[in-house]
Amino acid sequence: MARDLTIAVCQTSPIQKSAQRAETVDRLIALLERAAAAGAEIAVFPELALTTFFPRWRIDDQAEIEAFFEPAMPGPQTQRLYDAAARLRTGFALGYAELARVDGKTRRFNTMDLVGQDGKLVGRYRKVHVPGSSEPEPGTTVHLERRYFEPGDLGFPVFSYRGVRIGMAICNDRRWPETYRMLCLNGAEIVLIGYNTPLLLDEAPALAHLRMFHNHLPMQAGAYQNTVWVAAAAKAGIEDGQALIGGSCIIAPTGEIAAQAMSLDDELIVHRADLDLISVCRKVNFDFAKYRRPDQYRLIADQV
Ligand code: CDV
Repeated sequence: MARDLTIAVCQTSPIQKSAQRAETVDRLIALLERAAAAGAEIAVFPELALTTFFPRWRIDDQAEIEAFFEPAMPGPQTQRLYDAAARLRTGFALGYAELARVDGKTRRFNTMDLVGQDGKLVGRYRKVHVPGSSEPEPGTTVHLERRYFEPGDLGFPVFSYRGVRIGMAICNDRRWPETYRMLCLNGAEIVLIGYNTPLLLDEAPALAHLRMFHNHLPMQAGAYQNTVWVAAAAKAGIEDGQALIGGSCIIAPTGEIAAQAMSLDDELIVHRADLDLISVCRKVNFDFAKYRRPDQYRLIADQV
């Protein structure tokens, strides 16, 4: 029997610092309702989808920092989104700033949760490749993720969602081959990604014209080389003075872009992902069991 999953990518336009959480959650619910009406069985939202991309600032006031974080998911402000998932029978992956309390210690992660068609948590991913610095660095665009988040400690888990194996990745993770390879080795059929990517980087003005190419290139390569579907949701447009690229997309295991957002607005793209295409592509080039040679993938001591 043919296997498929209809995926909606929910790109959002900016979520300004001045936006109230309730207002933002309303926007996400509206997108989820549109996704369900379009026949989607799962939706993916951007990285840090509940707030502005606050690591663009050095913030010292602890209360101001805490206000960007979620101490519980769902919480009083986000419960409505989970209820909407259950009502619509459409789950979602949502990026947010996680405040975790572990053994009496406070820990902060850049996190994405996978929520099921019953509105309950299916699984959690914490961003592994945390970019930027902890202090502003002269000559570079301020990007202080390493001030606010520690690197994820959950590896690259894969979860069963309606019988389909789904993994997640967050923004900078999408540029790293290890992300897709680990998710693929863990059995992923679909990788859901959220991102906030500035259009311009002070440290590399000469590469400005390549921003969208360098957005799609690793995701297309990751999908192709690991025979997975990739669905990636951007935050797009001018957010608190910083331009973010859009380019949200759904990529097939062939490496082809099956659907792509055309605006910098709240925009939905939907595609029915044919999961049988995975085994077709695997047979052509990437039958791991047959051709992969982990015994040869080693560092050679006198060459390093
Ligand atoms: N939020 C991100 O992870 N942004 C990174 C860069 C721009 C620091 C990215 O890869 O888009």
